[in-house]
Amino acid sequence: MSTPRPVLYHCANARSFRVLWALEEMGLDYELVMLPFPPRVLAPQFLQQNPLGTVPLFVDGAVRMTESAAICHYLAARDSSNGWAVAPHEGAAFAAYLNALHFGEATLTFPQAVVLRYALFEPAERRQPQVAEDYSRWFLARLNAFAAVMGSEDYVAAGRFTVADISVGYALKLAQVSGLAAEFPPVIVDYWERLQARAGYQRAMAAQERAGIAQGVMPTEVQRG
Ligand SMILES: N[C@@H](CCC(=O)N[C@@H](CS)C(=O)NCC(=O)O)C(=O)O
Repeated sequence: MSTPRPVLYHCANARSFRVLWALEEMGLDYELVMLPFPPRVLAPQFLQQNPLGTVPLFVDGAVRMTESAAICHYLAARDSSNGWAVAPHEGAAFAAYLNALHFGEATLTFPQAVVLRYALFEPAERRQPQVAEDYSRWFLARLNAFAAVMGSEDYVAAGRFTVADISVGYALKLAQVSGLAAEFPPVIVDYWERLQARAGYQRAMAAQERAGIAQGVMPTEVQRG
């Protein structure tokens, strides 16, 4: 009997893109279920699968996970021979890997979610330009500090591409939607170009496009960036 494929519930260009990108980089087999954004409102039946109403939801047999960076690490760490994760025995590189894996979501993505909400998603009367401005500055200050630490390195840890680059890379992708990409420092401009040139990134972009058309779930103007 064949093992069922893992299922990724995804909205175009949302945080679930991290998982899609990881699956494509690793050449794993999976089923992609596209949802309109926000699923909580536009696909309320999804709440039965994930009461949080958020994407990603990743289902792999008995495994159910909802945090994008954790799912990427789960996929990467299962096969230590492939180098997608950094192992504890790699010393300081392991620490840099874990730091960047979490920095990508907690420090670089969260403030942009606030900017998007209070500058774009909320109806005009609930928008908060000062909040959007403050969190834009917050994001850029932390990104600049990160660029200084990264210096001339090609990747965020261990001198190779890992899922920590996917975590940070997604935050850079989101900055194209939040408008903050225009203020990237040069180190980050180069790094983001390096990541987008990867065949795995391009396959993930093509996969969401294909699945969106096949399932009749098209991204909104904001989601397209
Ligand atoms: N920390 C979670 C955040 C998940 C999350 O908030 N996803 C957003 C899409 S980017 C979502 O589903 N929002 C819909 C909602 O909040 O209703 C992760 O990294 O996966």
